[in-house]
Amino acid sequence: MFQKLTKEQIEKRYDCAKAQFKALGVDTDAALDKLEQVPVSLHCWQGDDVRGFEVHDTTVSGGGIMATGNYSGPATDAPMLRQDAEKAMSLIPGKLRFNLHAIYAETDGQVVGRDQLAPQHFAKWMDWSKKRGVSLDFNPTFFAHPKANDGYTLSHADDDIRRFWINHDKCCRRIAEAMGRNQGNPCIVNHWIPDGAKDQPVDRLSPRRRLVAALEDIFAEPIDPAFCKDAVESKLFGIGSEDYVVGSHEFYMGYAMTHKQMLCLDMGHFHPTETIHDKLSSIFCFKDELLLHVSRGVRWDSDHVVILNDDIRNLFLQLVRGGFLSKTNIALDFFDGSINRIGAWVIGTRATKKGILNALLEPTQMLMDFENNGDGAMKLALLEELKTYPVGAVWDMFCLKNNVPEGAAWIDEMIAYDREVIKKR
Ligand code: RNT
Ligand code: ZN
Repeated sequence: MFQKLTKEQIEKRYDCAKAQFKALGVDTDAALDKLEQVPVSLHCWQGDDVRGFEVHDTTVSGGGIMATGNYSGPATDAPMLRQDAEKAMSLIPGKLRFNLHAIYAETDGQVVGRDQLAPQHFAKWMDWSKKRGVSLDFNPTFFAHPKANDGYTLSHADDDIRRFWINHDKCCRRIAEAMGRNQGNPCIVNHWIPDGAKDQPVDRLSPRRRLVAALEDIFAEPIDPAFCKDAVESKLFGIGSEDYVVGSHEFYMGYAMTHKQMLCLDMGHFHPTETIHDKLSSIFCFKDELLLHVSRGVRWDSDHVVILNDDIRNLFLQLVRGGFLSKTNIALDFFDGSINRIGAWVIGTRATKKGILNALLEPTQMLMDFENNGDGAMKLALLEELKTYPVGAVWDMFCLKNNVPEGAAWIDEMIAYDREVIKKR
């Protein structure tokens, strides 16, 4: 349906674009080399609407997040999820990592408590990661569990429940360390704790104090930092925790500034019109590493598939302009169950990488000179003109180099996989 360009066509278009960018002092070859080096962590949970494969003996739900949509054929076991992820990966150019949650453990049909999880339950994932040369990242799962049903986990007032979750997180960091050792680079562990209240808790302090103490306990474990690096993710509100989230932005900003763990900024975790790009230069005044959850909130923290909108463009422009790109771990966090899930993965990841490329192609020095000389109109004019510069031709070259369909050509592969695999499930 979508005509593929020939190699010659892609090269010809690239050469024109290259000359056009060169006139602004931008080296497109160098930008492509840099883009090649930036890994994006593909989140496993787009493949199955954050369900996981845990064997439960009771009903579970909650955690303040919810995937919506009934598109057919979500992955229902780990081999299927790996197969779908491989399909998506084959349509995404450049380096990827793969991001797992504890609920994606493979326990051979056994009920294994979250406080009992161990590296062996992720052995198949680790083998797969090694075979594919894709490093793993990891997340403890503090939701969809009977012990999370009243909305509190690590900050719970009950000592036993809190202890259970502390132990769960400790297991997860040991699993991450094993993953890191297996892949020869640190596994990034993101700690997102959904705890909060629907309506006006009178005591907003005690849960926060308990959360600090629980985190101190968890991070006191001797885990090799060469193989496991931790981040803490803030949030404004969730479904069922509209009024109060223990781990708010101020909470984790304070925590990260006084501890060595990274801050994780999720694009959907702020007030509906609040964006994160202006936060980066502030954070990097005090921290030297960051984790991002690249997402798209539509009116709320809805986790829509990422597209190349202004938020994404501004985000990566700030990272590149500040020299923060190599200090930022880029992970994706969206889940849409209403459309082809492989398509969702590919759309969001390609958009993210296009955002990075767009920033790498900016003639930043020229713009800065205009700014420093007080040439505001020149700066604004060039920023506007750049929006229609041929970034797409450079992107297509990136696809060609990585042996991935350029332009819209990948859509045909998505449709074929949908027909041959997904619809037959
Ligand atoms: C939830 C957080 C969190 C989750 C994943 C599944 O609001 O963004 O990062 O989406 O851990
Ligand atoms: Zn997130």
